[in-house]
Amino acid sequence: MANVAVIGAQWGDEGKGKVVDWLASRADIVVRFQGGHNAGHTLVVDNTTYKLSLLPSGVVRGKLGLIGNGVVLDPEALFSEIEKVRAQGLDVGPHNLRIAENTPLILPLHPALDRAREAARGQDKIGTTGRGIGPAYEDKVGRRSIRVCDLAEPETLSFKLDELLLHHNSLLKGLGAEPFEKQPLLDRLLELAPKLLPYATPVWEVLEQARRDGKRVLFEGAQAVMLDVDHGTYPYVTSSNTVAGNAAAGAGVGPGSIGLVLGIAKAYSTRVGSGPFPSELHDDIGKRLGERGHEFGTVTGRPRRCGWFDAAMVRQAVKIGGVDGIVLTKLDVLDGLDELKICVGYKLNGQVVKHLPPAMKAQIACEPVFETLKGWPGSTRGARSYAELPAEAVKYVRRIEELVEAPVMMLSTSPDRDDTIALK
Ligand code: 2SA
Ligand code: MG
Repeated sequence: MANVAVIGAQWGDEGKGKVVDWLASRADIVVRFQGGHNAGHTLVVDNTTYKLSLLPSGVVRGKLGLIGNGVVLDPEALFSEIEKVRAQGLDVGPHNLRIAENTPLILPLHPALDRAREAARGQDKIGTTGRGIGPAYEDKVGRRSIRVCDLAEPETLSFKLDELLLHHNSLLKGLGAEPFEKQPLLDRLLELAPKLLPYATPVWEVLEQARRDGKRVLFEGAQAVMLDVDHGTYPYVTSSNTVAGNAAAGAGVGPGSIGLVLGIAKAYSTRVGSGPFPSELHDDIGKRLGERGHEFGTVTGRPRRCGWFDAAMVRQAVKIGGVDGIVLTKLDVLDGLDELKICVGYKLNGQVVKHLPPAMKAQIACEPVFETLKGWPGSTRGARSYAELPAEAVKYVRRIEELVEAPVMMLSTSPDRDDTIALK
């Protein structure tokens, strides 16, 4: 199958950047279809580390990058990221990056509202990245968004800003935050227009042409199924659909164009931000996973919470996300542990359930049911074939396959792109 979609099968930070990079070398086009600059995809290429938030990872490999309408786009963040990667020697411009004309914009009032809301929630905060993602998606669904194409129509901009400010300023004031004035926002948008408009393209037509030409498209998901606004641990989720199904709507193609769906999963679990995490470890093993796995947010630098692999949850993500095969990453972080645990279900009100229930209190009440496996003394770091893995590591991978009901198609054993074992 020519096209591939890559999605996160846990709570993000599964190593999608590396996998996308690995696949990008075999693709012609890389498309982002949801999320925004809340994503943090780390790619290591020839000893240079690229940290991308908004740009499709294919730009590092000289591929055509597309930002689909399903993304929420902060133009300031876009241009500062373009500057950053240009300083690292990459060539990025309208010749190799196209942005859907109907992509909603993130304006300064969105992060302001995001942060004011988080502050108001106090202890109960979602733990957002503070980038304005949620408020921007609210405006899209509320039919108030300023979209990329509006930058070509100053009158539309002015009219839409009035509507947007009427809505936002009352919310901001209600939360004790500073309201925004129209004129500086309008001036800035008019200033950005000639910079941004050269990128604006009917992305769906680019994809239609690609289909006719037999080009291979890689759909690059951000965040993960357990952060999906419908299927994740709501309300501790992001504000977009992160499942593979949204690759179609968020890019402007039919569902048949998505192709093979790969779900990326770490060999253990992490979560950044608040919300239920049944297999979380609060002990030295959790700390060790965080240290060995360098578990800090790419965008915000926040330490990630760590825990055992949750097979019940990944199975759920596989089914809902439409995952055909798993890419298991960071196996080497588990090297040297005496024993490993895998969460296979949850104890709730004296009963064992096989999936995480949707209600908030029930999710928090879920206690993990663990299965214990033997660890391995040797190192798996940098292994490039199954034969190089200790027998216990192979057993661990095989057990995960059984439990999540999907084949492990690739195994990643270090951040280096070549330290990858293709299994199927
Ligand atoms: P938001 O900002 O509204 O999307 O936050 C809502 C929830 O979604 C989580 N979220 C993420 N979780 C993991 N990784 C993400 N991207 C960055 C990274 C995060 C960072 O790759 O490292 O740098 O901190 C990401 N983006 C959103 C977030 O934690 C909230 O739980
Ligand atoms: Mg990340």
